[in-house]
Amino acid sequence: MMRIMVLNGPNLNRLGKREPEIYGQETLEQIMSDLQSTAKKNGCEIDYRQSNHEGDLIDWIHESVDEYNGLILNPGAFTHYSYAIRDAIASVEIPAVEVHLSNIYARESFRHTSVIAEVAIGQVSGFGSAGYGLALKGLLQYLEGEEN
Ligand code: CA2
Repeated sequence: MMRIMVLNGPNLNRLGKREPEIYGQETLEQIMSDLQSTAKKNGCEIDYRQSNHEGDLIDWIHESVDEYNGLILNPGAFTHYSYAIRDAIASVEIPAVEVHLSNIYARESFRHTSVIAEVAIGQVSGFGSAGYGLALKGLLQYLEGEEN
């Protein structure tokens, strides 16, 4: 069975509490619980974690190599400037998909750059919480293709 690690970066623990017009009304816990159901329906297992600290995310990316087939990552604002997270993804052999709740290209110009995109197999941006399920399906399809 495929195992996927889902990592969420800074401030995503605040979802559902402010700015619902941008990020929706659901909490991260609700979004992750829905993703858990999507994973079950698609015959895979997910684990998920959130941190406000860059080093935690980097350590979890490194640790994922031995236990997971792929990564789904919403790096929050680290997306736009963390070369350290980008290098961590490049340093592991497993595929990563980048997810954003909002359409980062329709917002402030500093959000238009993702330093992660180049090391990800794909990016989902602007579909709200549904983006995590889309990322999971895309990642599973990619992994199944790799098996053949
Ligand atoms: O759209 C996304 O998923 C983002 O990764 C969310 C980040 C933002 O910095 C990225 O540019 C795009 C922000 C995380 C959540 O921030 C909150 C702010 C206010 C209230 C609740 C969450």
